[in-house]
Amino acid sequence: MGEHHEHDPHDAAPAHGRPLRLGIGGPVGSGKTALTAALCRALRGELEVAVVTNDIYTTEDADFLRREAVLPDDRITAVRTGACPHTAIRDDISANLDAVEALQARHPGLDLVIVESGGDNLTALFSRGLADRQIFVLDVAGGDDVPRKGGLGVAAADLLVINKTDLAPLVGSDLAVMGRDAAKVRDGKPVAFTSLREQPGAPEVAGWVRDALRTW
Ligand SMILES: Nc1nc2c(ncn2[C@@H]2O[C@H](COP(=O)(O)OP(=O)(O)OP(=O)(O)O)[C@@H](O)[C@H]2O)c(=O)[nH]1
Ligand SMILES: [Mg+2]
Repeated sequence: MGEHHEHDPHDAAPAHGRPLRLGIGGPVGSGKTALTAALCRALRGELEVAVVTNDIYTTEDADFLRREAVLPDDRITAVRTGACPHTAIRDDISANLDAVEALQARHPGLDLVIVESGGDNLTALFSRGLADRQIFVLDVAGGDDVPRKGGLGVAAADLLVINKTDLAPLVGSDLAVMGRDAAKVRDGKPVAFTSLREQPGAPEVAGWVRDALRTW
């Protein structure tokens, strides 16, 4: 765990009169885009939602969300991060802040902007200057020892999501072990188990986001 990952280079942004910014981070392929799609579908009827995606070289994730029509096209923006996705959510957050502000200018009544990080390692955390709340997504196929290995994402995210529970029997991952190891490093912060394959609406996570907005 590099030291510069622990120091947040930006102050939390003033909250007044703007949408909640929710960061979704986690390793490559864990289900960040699938969770983003689920939250858009679950919340778009009751909230004004927009999305910023981060990809290294492409606009793949934004293209997927547009194809799935989870939101109107002009509520989805892609940021290309180059080689270092964690830099764009942590150190130099300007491209993401510009994307959020452009969405706010286009849609003045926004309640929630979801920022999906590019897939990264276990230490990648959003700066509080970009994300007011953040979810870290792991999947069971990455191995049930991942929560034990710790890392800032697992330990410090406001919500830890352990996704693809449908695959647990196939890959031999023990969900109880994952939950117990995560609880040890999370100091009482919540953990949600999801299968976006079996429950594409992610009701538990959507409920957590509603609560986050109520206390915002
Ligand atoms: N079996 C199963 N597959 C899932 C689940 N959630 C997502 N997937 C699949 O896992 C693959 C990766 O999901 P994405 O949502 O693209 O993952 P991501 O974290 O956004 O990936 P990157 O942005 O490339 O880092 C896709 O093929 C999804 O359909 C789940 O709960 N169960
Ligand atoms: Mg993605």
